[in-house]
Amino acid sequence: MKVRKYLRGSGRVLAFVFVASIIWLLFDMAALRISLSDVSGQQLKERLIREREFYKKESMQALHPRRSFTHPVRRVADLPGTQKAPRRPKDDLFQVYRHKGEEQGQRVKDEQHKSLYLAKSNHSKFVDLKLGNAAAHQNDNAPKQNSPAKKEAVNLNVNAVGAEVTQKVAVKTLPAAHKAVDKVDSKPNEKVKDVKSEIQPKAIKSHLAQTTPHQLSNQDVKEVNEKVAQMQVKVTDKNNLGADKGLKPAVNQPAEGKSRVSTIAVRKSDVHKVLSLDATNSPRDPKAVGQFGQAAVVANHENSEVEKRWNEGHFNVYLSDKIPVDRAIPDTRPRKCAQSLIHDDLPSTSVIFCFVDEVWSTLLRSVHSVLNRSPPNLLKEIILVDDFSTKDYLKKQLDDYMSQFPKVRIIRLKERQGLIRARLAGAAVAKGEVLTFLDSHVECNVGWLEPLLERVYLDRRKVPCPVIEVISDKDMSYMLVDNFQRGIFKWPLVFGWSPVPADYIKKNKMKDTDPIKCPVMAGGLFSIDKKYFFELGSYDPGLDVWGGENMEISFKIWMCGGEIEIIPCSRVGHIFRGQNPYKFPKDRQKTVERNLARVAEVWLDEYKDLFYGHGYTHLLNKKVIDIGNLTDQIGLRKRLKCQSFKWYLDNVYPDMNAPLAKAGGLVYNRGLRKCLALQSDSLSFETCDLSKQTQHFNYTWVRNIRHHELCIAPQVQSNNFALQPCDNAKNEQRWLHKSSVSSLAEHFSAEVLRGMCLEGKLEGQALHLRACDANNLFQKWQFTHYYAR
Ligand code: UD2
Ligand code: MN
Repeated sequence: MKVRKYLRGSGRVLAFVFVASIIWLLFDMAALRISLSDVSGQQLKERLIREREFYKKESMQALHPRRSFTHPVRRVADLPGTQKAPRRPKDDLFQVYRHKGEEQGQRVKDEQHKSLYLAKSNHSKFVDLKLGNAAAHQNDNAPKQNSPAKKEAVNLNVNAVGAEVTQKVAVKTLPAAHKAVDKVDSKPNEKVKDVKSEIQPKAIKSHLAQTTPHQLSNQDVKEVNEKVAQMQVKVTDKNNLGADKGLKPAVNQPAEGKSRVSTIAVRKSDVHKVLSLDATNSPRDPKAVGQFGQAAVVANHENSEVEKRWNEGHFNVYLSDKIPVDRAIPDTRPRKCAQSLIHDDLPSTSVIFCFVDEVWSTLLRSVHSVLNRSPPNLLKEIILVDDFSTKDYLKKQLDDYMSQFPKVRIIRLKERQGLIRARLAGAAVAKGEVLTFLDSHVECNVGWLEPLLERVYLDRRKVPCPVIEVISDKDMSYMLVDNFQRGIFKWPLVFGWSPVPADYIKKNKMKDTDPIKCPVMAGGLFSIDKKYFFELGSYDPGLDVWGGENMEISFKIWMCGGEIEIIPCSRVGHIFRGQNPYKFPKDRQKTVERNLARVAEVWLDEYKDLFYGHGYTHLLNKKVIDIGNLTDQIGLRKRLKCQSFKWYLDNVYPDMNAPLAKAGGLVYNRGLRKCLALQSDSLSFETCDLSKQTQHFNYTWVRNIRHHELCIAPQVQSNNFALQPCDNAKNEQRWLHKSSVSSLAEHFSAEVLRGMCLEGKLEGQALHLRACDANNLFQKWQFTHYYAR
């Protein structure tokens, strides 16, 4: 009994506990529901905001396409002994350029950066040929790291000499030189002139005859000897040549059956270690502003001056003018580059700078960096093409200044042609075998030229570009860029940088010195075999002033049998400016988009819709814009039997996502729960069936709802629709779907009739036009596939 009673009692307790826990559970669930709906509400809100931002950004980008030069740069760590520039508040460079941390394969840690300029390796001695009275580097006041310095570049301090003097260095480091230098070692007090006369190759003898003798100290000669001995590499075993991949990379043979200009010259020659020349016009002052590529100081009271002069070049012109025109910059090459082997008989090059109203000091620094850091036997000439500049100092003053350098020629255009035709003018008179184009505000780094020419030598269809490093527009410091970067484009043909995919690097066991295949080049800096350049039809001369020519030449090179490469062992700094500092004869935006439209029409085939669809549909209306005659360009492409753009995407830029339509497949109406079908030239609704071709439509890049050749267009008067032959240029055939207004994301809203949407109905005509209603399911449509947002 007791037990029963107990059970009855505990049963009541149990029942109470049970009921209480149910109530508790219900409360809990309610609370959970509230928090869940809160979360999802929040998430939804966030998504909406994100979407709105995305579309806003997208439409802004489409309207104002900019060449994105966001370059992953890192500042070379400050060298002791040089002053640090105070940053003005707005001057945070790391905001200007994407700044990344250490990446795979990075060679230099910050600590090591310190020694990049002066101490690249422990065993190699700094070779500083103090010629004439120059003794700057032995100066007690010189920065500490200068004295026991170990630097690979041969640093010549030569008073008032340009190209010619550099040749002495070239001679010393040429393969045939080592014997002669041995001799010098045994008679340390011999004059350089004597050394030269024994070791100069015939080709450059005449130049050397003009140079004046200079004294070398015993120690100097010993150091030179050591240095030269290190640099001499006489490859006797030719088989070794191919063994080192970095030395002679495999040359891609043209694909079978392709008609290509013959390219690969079979050459046999000796090799030498790349020449890391770095001559100076006068002894280098380690305390000079901006020396060693350091950020330069501007005192507070000078700020107004900086502002005043900024617009002359859209960078810190005031500061630039204070920096020596032959300053040293850090040798930012990957470590192994200094050991690269270069063939002795490389082709010579004409370096072409075209410019319009370039700042004096940057133009000079560009020219000096070429004169001082290029082997003279390879530098045929420097051609300065003045694109009808308006500044006085670029006339007689420039003529006078350059007259001291026999290799520099100046060509003046009689009217403004733009950089494309200006480069062509330079190319037309160039005497070198290879053309090397550079912007007129650059600094070529040590050893920049030979690695470029080596690639052309190996295969004249290779178009090598140096790594473009960044000279800060604010403080003029020289910044190195991350490794494994290549030039790419995004729609609408916007240039940008992107890292080589990590799996590609891994799969191909890429070293940081290996050439990097590059879908498009930045445009400004590259070498190309002169004959090959003309065989390719050079640039489209119909391109105006600035912009798009880098796309044109890139597509042309790849599609017509060539290759574009970035050469990590060749590095050139460039001042990236926020704005073009010169005037455009016509509207800038119109000029650039017209150029791009020409490129799209000639090279993109069916993919040109992707270009137009990203903010350029207005260019399709020939009444709005005249892109000029394209007959010659199209003819050229046929004549050269170039590949299709699809081939380019598949083979050169496979990671580019380029679907030919934005969406496709069945078009499902959410209200009717049926699919749109086209039969005997009219539209109806049917039960969805993927196997029926009549139900297949595309939503194209120019925003047409398309079934083969027919497109849907709104009919204003009848609030109806019409089926018309598709015409990319017709705005009335464009419908917004999944675009900016997210409340109407699933709708088809007519682009020319604001606020009107396509609505599905069963009776009569399948569709009619109605005021857009965000909640109306009959106005909501879904394609089977969405290929892009
Ligand atoms: C980039 C390229 C540039 C060119 C350009 C246009 C790099 C580092 N720079 O923009 O070489 O391909 O894209 O697509 O890759 N110039 C003239 N006449 C003109 C306009 C410019 O001679 O009417 C000169 C100008 O002085 C400069 C060069 O052309 O030396 C390139 O112009 P930029 O520096 O304004 O071009 P950038 O570097 O913004
Ligand atoms: Mn430039």
